[in-house]
Amino acid sequence: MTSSLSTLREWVDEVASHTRPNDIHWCSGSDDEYTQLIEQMTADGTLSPLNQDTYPNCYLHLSDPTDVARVEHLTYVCTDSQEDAGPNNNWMSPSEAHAKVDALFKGAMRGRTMYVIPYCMGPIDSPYSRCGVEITDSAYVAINMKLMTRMGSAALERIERDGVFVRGLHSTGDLDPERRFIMHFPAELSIKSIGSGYGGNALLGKKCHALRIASHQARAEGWLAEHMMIVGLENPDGEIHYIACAFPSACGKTNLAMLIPPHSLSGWKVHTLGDDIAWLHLDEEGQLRAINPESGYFGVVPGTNRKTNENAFNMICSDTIFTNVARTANNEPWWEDKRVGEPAFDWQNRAYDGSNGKAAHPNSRFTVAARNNPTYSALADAPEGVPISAIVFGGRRKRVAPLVYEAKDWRHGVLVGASVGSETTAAAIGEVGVIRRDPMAMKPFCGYNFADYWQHWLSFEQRTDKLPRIFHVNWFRQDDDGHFLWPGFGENLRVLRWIIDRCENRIGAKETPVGYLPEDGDIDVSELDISPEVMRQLTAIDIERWKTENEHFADYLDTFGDRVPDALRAEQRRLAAALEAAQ
Ligand code: OXD
Ligand code: MN
Repeated sequence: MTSSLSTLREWVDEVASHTRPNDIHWCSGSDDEYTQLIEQMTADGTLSPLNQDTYPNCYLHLSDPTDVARVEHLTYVCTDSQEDAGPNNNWMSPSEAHAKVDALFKGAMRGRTMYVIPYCMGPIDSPYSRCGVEITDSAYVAINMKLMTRMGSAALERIERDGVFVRGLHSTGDLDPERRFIMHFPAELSIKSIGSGYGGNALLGKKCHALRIASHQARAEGWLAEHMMIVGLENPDGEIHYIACAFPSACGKTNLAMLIPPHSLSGWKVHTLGDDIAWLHLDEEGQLRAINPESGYFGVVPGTNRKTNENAFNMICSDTIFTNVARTANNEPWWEDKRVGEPAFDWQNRAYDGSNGKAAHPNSRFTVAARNNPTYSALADAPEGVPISAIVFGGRRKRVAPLVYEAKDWRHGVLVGASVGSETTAAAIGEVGVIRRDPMAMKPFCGYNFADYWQHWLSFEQRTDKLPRIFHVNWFRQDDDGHFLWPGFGENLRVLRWIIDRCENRIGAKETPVGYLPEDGDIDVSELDISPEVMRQLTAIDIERWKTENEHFADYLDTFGDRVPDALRAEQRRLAAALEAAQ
């Protein structure tokens, strides 16, 4: 037995003697194993089959009602020094964190099966991929990991070759929020998560490994682990550009990743690589290339319909695990804004009469293999990944941010990314229109101090002259009456086309203090009911609002103290001076 496999066995034995499971199941990742787990979970009530005529191989899982989302306040980055975790993370010393959770793990798997899940984040044969092993007492986690990652024997073989793997230990514990913790130990490449079965807390390959631990590894090894979707856009001449887009959670990455071109751009084709995470590496020629470490989607269900995302709507009609959606009388899954069917039972399996609020939980999810996506790109499995032409940041902003603008250069682009923010809605946090700063859409996911992270981004400038251009988009501009100015969804391709034309130097732009904006008429709006005046509004900047925005951003940088890179501060001051001069 090679040393990495014996290390793994020793760790499994150690965990088993501490957590005391009834038995241990090493996951092979085979389809038979998946089917058996589904049968077992259907028999014990963890899953219920949905209507198998209309939703073949679709199942419903209803979680504990207190366990329905990521828990940022219980998520910790445990570094020796608190400064290394930064003000962007909750911190606990590694020794205290281990002691706290080890006490909770003691005997936690009694009466349960312990699943050992070897997985590979990224194509099995890619030099950019990294492996991990998750030990869990949740069969729900095991089947979700099968859909979301390359899991099982092939990953185990790669672990044997690599000699290293991220260790993730998970137990649902007793689901008591008082005893729920998601701990990350970047220096040890390990994760301990207890007390939650929810995806982002429990499927450790996703946010915990592929973002928090990987961002730490990426910094040490010279690459980037980002909260970005990856999509290839092919024009009617067969030219394909790949772009990577970082938007905060619930700002439409999944919809954009699988968009359907509008009628006037019907010769275009969309190739989806990923909807949530991108790992970006410079290749030997200095070209930035991306892989999607995941192989499935864990997407928000409500709002998915034939208009917003027909591809997703069709994709989740088979081979899908639904979590916390409602059901119709004929046992089909139902969610708010599905636009077909009526709910008969809500996400807590209560008869639904409209008096219990929403029928589906607003954060109800689908888990489905990426191959189910009709626009799945074959290059999602390419070991060398895809070359990235543009990085696109975005957020939900009623005013300030125009529909699209281009950063002046990489350094300015880092400022654009670092200043990403999204407006909260009354439903979500209470105060309407409050900006939550979410640099590079990584606020909940960066495994180290943001100031060091920005420095890492800036360092790419010295390493190549072939960096992609950086853009910012905002699909959410509103008029004074609160109506959206831009139709969004498939129509966003019109904006992405402008971005591609900029990358190819095929189109000019107007220079403003905040970056390059489209000239009047340069975004094709044929067949759209949108006036030139509205387009002018969408592609104009309000200097006063931008000044305030930039001042707020300077205050935000101050919260990171002296660690903020000088180049980023200088960039912020350059923007302030340019806005002043524009008066
Ligand atoms: C998220 C997600 O919360 O992808 O960002 O689930
Ligand atoms: Mn996400």
